[in-house]
Amino acid sequence: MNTTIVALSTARGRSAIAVVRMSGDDAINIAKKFFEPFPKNPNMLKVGVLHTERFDEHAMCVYFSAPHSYTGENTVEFHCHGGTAVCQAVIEQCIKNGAVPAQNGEFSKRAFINGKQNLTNAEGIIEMIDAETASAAKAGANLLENKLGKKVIDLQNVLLDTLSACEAALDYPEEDLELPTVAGTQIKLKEVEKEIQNLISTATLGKVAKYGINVAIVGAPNVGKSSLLNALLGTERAIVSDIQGTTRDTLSESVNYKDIKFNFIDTAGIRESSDVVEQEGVRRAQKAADSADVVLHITDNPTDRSVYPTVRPQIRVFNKSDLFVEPPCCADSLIVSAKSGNVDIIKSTIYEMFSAGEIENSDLLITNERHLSCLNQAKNQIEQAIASCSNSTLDIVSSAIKQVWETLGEITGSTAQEDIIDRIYSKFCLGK
Ligand SMILES: Nc1nc2c(ncn2[C@@H]2O[C@H](COP(=O)(O)OP(=O)(O)O)[C@@H](O)[C@H]2O)c(=O)[nH]1
Ligand SMILES: [Mg+2]
Repeated sequence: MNTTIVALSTARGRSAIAVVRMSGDDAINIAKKFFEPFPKNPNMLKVGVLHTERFDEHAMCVYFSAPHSYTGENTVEFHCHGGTAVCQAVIEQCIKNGAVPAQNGEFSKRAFINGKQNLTNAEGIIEMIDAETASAAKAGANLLENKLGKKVIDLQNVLLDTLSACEAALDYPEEDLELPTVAGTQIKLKEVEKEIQNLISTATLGKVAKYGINVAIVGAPNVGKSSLLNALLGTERAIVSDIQGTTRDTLSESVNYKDIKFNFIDTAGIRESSDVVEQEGVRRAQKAADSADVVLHITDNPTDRSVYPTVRPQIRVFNKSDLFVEPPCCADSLIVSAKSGNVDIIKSTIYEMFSAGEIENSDLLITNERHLSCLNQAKNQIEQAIASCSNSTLDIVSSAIKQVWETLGEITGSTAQEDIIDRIYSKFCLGK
């Protein structure tokens, strides 16, 4: 018999309702000891009394019989009054009758062990919980719906077909089996390679969907960087003044635009300074620029053609257009006025630049670093397998294909190692 675990599944703190969940072989027996009348049938919420040590709680109870539950085990949920003391008393009652407190992610890990979900499903749940925009939630939902999992299994099956043809020829040479041709095997492998490459190429957009776009706002002092930040956010977040060196540290704030998260980073004005604090601010500004997805190089001089020294993509933005007598010099730049507040052109330009509009129509995006690293590894391995078809013996080809198959399996967890599985589930919150 396995242990029965218990945890609060809803958020901690004051609320109308909270859900305490138990899972394990003994969950139903334990619940029957202090909840009455216990529901006669599974999957039905039943109102009743939950006897705790110090008071009776009017609650609802539902049970799910193994394997028809989230974890695949017997599961009981108590829907009780929210709040710290009630929940604590319910959990204590479960523990007193034989349950043990769950670890982070233990319910979901049990679901994985019982074949109820694969690793990409689990990672989808984490992405859903963490999502701050609908784009990020959709990426998580796709994982949860097993879109990536299915794709990976399809690719693995193609590899398995090729592999079994090679293995049969190796294992039963006396059977006079038709040997797989080099060209035939290569064609199949190239198909898989192309599919892997297609998945890899969605990762750039996937990153935008999941994390948004990091935009560093840089330039000389007093050109209006902080004013632009405020205009972009629509709030007076940063201090604005005509005193040079007002912004001394970097300041980050996010805003959603058409379902994409824009993370703007306001920075200290770049200039020579003897002030050590300001020098550090300038150093941080440079660092923010060099790690941003795109840099907004702000200037208020209409003849300024300078380029900001960074390897990251940059957009020149002429600010204070309300003061310009002549239009600024460079056609490829943006012209705005933080004072007028009309700065949406900055957001729409960046949105276009990152093709963020495609996110809505895309069916499957790679949003997870672990998946990307498995896919990159699988791509290297399949390239080697393709090469080995023309210059190696069948047993080498066969073992090269097997490697690719295993690497792809790590994505869903079918061939993943215990420590990777543990790491993924430990990211869950308690009670999930
Ligand atoms: N006329 C005008 N003044 C602006 C505009 N944007 C900023 N300023 C002024 O320029 C000065 C410096 O602005 P600030 O945002 O602190 O610049 P930063 O040092 O680059 O962050 C302040 O007095 C702002 O009011 C603008 O679009 N038009
Ligand atoms: Mg500033």
